[in-house]
Amino acid sequence: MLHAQQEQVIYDEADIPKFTLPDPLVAADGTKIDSAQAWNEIRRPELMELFEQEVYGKAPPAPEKIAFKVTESSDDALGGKARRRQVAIQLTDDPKGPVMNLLIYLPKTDQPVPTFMTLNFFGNASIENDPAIQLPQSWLRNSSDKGVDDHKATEKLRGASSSRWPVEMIVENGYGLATAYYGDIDPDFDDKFQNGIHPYFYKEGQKTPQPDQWGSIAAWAWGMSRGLDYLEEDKEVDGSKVIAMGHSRLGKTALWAGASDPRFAAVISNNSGCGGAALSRRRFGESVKRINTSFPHWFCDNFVKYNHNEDACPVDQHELIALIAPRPCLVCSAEEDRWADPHGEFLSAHYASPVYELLGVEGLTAEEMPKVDEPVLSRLGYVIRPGKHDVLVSDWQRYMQFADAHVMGKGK
Ligand code: GTR
Repeated sequence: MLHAQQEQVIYDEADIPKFTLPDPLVAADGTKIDSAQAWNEIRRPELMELFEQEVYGKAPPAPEKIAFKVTESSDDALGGKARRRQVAIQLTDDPKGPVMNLLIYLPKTDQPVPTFMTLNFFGNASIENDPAIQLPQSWLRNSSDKGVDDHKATEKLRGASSSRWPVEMIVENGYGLATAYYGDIDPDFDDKFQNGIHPYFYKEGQKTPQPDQWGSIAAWAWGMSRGLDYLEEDKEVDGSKVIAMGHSRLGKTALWAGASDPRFAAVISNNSGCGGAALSRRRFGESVKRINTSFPHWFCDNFVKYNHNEDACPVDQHELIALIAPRPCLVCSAEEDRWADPHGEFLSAHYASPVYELLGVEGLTAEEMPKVDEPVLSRLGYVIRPGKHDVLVSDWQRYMQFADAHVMGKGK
């Protein structure tokens, strides 16, 4: 820890070393990418492979068949305002294997609804004080505030994170919310991948992922795709309008989920920072070295090569956003969240924009970093709001404004 603190953290634009970003529209062999076809056939697959190999690690394919069980259901949730469903999704082909519990709230309508798919940090029961929500059974980070004792949930967990989850408002606006605990997929601590989903995919004799195989972020993103597998089957949900959303490490996860699974209709990242929307080469706030040191399990082992060596990485994070093109993507920063480098998050969207334009859709319409609370809600959007690293009710209002325009097609 002391060692990590001795690392100099850049918090001044003047201290950022000079760097050149890789051009998303130039292939590794120097070919200029000048058509949608060249993007789709050459550059996009090449970038996907580089992100898999060098940053997040390659995830295994989806299980052969989707197996799930609806474990609870009510048409009278939230005081009669919503429907609630709880679904146990089997993550592997092994019926005795790991299960991810999806909690879904839906507006009461006969139409299939657009739905936010997002992971949560403390279990489904933490998002809403609703006694019907099953308490998480997976390992939890201890927290007396949240009511987690000895890595297990207590009744105090119910609704402990509800300030981040305005469920009623979401449902009243015509959206569904589907959420699962990220620890159902892989508990968030470094145990060299002995627990969680990873061991289920080891080859005989394998004890840990190879340097280019999935870390935890890739596993969580893969879990989001398993949630989407289910949502596509659910008649109450419009499977063609599922929006991947996530905050912080789960914002990094939402971006990677959206990049690696084109079925996600749109992506919203909140305060995702290093390894998410922020450009690594800026080294502003959290650096690659710092994140790999504090969280050695998040990325694949190859990413360690870029500790203090960001310029050697064949990709940077604007190309992660480019992988989401032409689908809508909203990058959200918070003014006081300097650790996540708001300006670097803006620049990623800025430098991804030419890919959106090449694909014939609107990119980021602002040339300059917008002022606080002046959201740029173009198809590739960016917003910086006042305040800290967090998810606020006003953030959700903005997500829905964005989704109304670009997923529901209601116009801006
Ligand atoms: C921090 C980490 C960030 C961000 C954040 C979070 O400690 O440095 O990259 O992911 O955690 O997830 O809350």
